[in-house]
Amino acid sequence: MDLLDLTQFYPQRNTSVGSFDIIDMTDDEKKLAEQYIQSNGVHGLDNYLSRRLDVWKDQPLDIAVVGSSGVGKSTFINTMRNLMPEDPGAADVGVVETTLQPTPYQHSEYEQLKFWDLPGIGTPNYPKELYLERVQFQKYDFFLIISRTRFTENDLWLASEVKKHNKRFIFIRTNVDADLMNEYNDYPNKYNEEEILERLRNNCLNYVRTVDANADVYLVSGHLRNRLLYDFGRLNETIIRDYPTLKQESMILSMTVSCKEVLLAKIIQLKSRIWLVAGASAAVASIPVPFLSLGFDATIIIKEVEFYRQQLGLDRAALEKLAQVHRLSIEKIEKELSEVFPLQHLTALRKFVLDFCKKEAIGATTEEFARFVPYVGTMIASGISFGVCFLVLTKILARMEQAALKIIDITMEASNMAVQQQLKQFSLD
Ligand SMILES: Nc1nc2c(ncn2[C@@H]2O[C@H](COP(=O)(O)OP(=O)(O)OP(=O)(O)O)[C@@H](O)[C@H]2O)c(=O)[nH]1
Ligand SMILES: [Mg+2]
Repeated sequence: MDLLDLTQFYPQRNTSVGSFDIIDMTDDEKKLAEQYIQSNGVHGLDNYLSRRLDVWKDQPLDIAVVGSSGVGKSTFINTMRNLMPEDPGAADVGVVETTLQPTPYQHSEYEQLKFWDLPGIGTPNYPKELYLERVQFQKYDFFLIISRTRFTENDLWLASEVKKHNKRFIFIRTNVDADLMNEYNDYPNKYNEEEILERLRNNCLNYVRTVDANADVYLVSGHLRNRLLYDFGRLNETIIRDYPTLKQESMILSMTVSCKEVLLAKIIQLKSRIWLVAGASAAVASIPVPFLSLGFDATIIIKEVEFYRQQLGLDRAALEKLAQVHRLSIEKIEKELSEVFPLQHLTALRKFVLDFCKKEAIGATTEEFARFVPYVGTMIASGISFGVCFLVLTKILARMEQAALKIIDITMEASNMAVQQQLKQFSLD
């Protein structure tokens, strides 16, 4: 198989660019780019566009995690940070040590994303009447309210206060893995996971709907190895959907790909950056020596593809971590990836991208692309770079999406198998 020939992965399409799924720049962004060109000329456009690509890193993302003592806050926070309790920097779990003040935990890869472990409502320094003020609730974009049994009066009170102040909240019911196991122990013959989850859900909804008729509840197991099970994906989807609009892009790019829902959001976000990257690549004035044979500067393309690899969890470290969490061998992952995006290409990505660019550069024409982003066609000399960049990124991203989906499928299978084994073990004990 010629791995550089990605066309085999696409349904037969008309070869014209118009048939690709192109996400054009928004009107506002077009206006901004035009304004920039009018006042500065094309000079520095690459820097301008590159800066735009990094804007998401400057948004602080603060998520509050609240709930009574021992409900699983720290465990959940670690999982959202892609950490297991033994990993360096993980929050301590299982220790009965009440949080005395709001404590931030940064995401392991994206430092702007912080989960705040908040003190319990009604603890000595945080009486109910002063709670919101003392925890400085205004600074949080979102409140995750956690329970492992029934939501308490304080949980409901907090939700209603948060709502009054036009902030978002989500009710999360952890520990469902243990609940299911107990049910299995009690009623092995009539065990039905769906039915039990439905019962748990309705039970919680009866409470939380007293605060908000539309409130939902998400049933999860807080442990990292279970994040593909139960409502974890739906929960992530809701966090993304309901995140304050201006910060949504940043939130999407700051999450670990833990489930298909996050993966999909990332793919859409990454696709929408392609015109920016292509524009920046085309605006580069001179070609550095290593890229002379290509006819354009591929630095920015390589950087973006490396960004895809990291965003989609396809770098070596992320894959090794996944293998460890789900007790899979790296060889299994390697085998599964071999038909989609072989690990050796993911590792030697720079070479792969360059070879790919070379292939795409042959026969590329500029005119087709000019019609999508008119300013590129008219203002920038290196239209060829725009076109090649656009195609290369579109195709590589599609292939990486397939690879990431494959990884999710095998980890999902491993998670389900682990649950089955646990149940079996339980019935033998
Ligand atoms: N089976 C199961 N155990 C859980 C889950 N979430 C947490 N635990 C366990 O419950 C215990 C307490 O979890 P923590 O995450 O420390 O709870 P916490 O809310 O941070 O506790 P405090 O900080 O003391 O208020 C730990 O032993 C966890 O491993 C879950 O979803 N399923
Ligand atoms: Mg804790």
